[in-house]
Amino acid sequence: MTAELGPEPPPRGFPRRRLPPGQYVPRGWPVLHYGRVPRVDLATWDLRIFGTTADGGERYLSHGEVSALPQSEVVGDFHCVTKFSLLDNVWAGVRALDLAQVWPPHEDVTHVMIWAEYGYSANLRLTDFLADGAIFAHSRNGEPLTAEHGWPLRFVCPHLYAWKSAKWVRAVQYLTGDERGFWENRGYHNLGQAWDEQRYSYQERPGDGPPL
Ligand SMILES: Nc1nc2c(c(=O)[nH]1)N[C@H]1C(S)=C(S)[C@@H](COP(=O)(O)O)O[C@H]1N2
Ligand SMILES: [Mo]
Repeated sequence: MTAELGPEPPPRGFPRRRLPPGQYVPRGWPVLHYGRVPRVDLATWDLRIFGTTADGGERYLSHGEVSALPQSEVVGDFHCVTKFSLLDNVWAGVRALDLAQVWPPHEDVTHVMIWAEYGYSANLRLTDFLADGAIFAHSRNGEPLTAEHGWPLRFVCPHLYAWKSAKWVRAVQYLTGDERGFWENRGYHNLGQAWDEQRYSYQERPGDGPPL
């Protein structure tokens, strides 16, 4: 007897989904933010590292000091919760991991708040902050960021929805517990993992974030 063989199944995990659920690739690079584009003077600009640092101190790094930190390029996607995605962006700047090596958190730190101009903020777990693709970027695809895309420095964390990729970053706060940032307090998911489609706070399960 000859066994009837069905069609060959695709290899496991292939074809790989290129986009997280619900996302599409637009033309160009949309500009999206709350409020106005800040006017930045590099002479007075600084990046503050504060909160529960390893040595208990806080630092204000000048633009020159940030530029002198180890520079890297990382390739990462970018997923806005309004559903556009940009694939394979080459971001250049200082990886969060490298910043945390030079200006380390205390060992009790579990979360990080990124602060931007005008008080915008986004929280993330320390593990997300230290993930491979997380970077404080000054350029994308070989071009310096324009003012509306976050010049002189924006944070990017590719696997989380892009509201956590704060433009116009001014501070990094090390936290020993979770606190919600700007959008996490206004209806978006505390974790915001794009591949799990964690868009809205009503989807949060116990443990995903502090009580609303
Ligand atoms: N400071 C600041 N950063 C921000 C925002 C904002 O309102 N303020 N919006 C976020 C959101 S929702 C998205 S989708 C991206 C958009 O980045 P882009 O304008 O460079 O595409 O910036 C993020 N970073
Ligand atoms: Mo967004």
